[in-house]
Amino acid sequence: MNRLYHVTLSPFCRKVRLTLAEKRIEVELVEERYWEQSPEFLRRNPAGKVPVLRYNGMLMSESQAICEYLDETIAQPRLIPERAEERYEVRRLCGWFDDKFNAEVTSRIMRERVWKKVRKEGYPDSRMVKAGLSAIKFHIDYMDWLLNERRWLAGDNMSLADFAAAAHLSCLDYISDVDWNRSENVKDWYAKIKSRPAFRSLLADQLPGMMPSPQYAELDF
Ligand SMILES: N[C@@H](CCC(=O)N[C@@H](CS)C(=O)NCC(=O)O)C(=O)O
Repeated sequence: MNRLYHVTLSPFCRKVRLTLAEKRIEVELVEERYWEQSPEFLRRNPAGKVPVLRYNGMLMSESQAICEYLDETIAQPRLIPERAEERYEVRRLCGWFDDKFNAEVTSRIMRERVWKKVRKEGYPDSRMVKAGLSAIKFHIDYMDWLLNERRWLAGDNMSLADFAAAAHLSCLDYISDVDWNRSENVKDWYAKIKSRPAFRSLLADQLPGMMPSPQYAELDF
């Protein structure tokens, strides 16, 4: 059985889950408390990070490498297009969300509002939360600008860039930290991706002791 070691509200794990589901690959999900850095976990991934995917006898880490491998080996549906220029744009945007958006928004807000509570590491630092909530405005405006010209973030077809972005936004939406009224384009885009069957398992997620926000699983939000 394929197995994904993950944490529920990790954007990197969610990007891999969306890719697996879109490719119809079944996996057993195993919650990994990566911050405890158990010897078994470090044997699976010496980098000490999730996601780790056990797939066809391989142990795989690094979400982008995993998703690109799955896309190269399972043809349908294509998440990274054929033309080099289009591939470039998908990868640029995956980098945008997994590096820039993560550093400026996801990691700041999630650390303060979720991980400190889960790991009993004290109270949220409101300055960090504020900084994250301020930065997300610029990112939503940037997505709005992209979506003025495109049906999906990287072009006319859904791609891994959409999954990367949706993975981050869905973590924040779980704790109600996305202002969907800021951009109709972004709201419509999220409604479209959220209604895909691949999204279902994410919408059913519940973190013990932390219920999702009321609109989190609503397709009409
Ligand atoms: N570049 C990695 C980043 C993964 C990552 O940072 N995962 C976090 C959880 S969201 C983690 O495991 N952090 C542990 C650490 O940095 O030591 C990927 O795309 O898989």
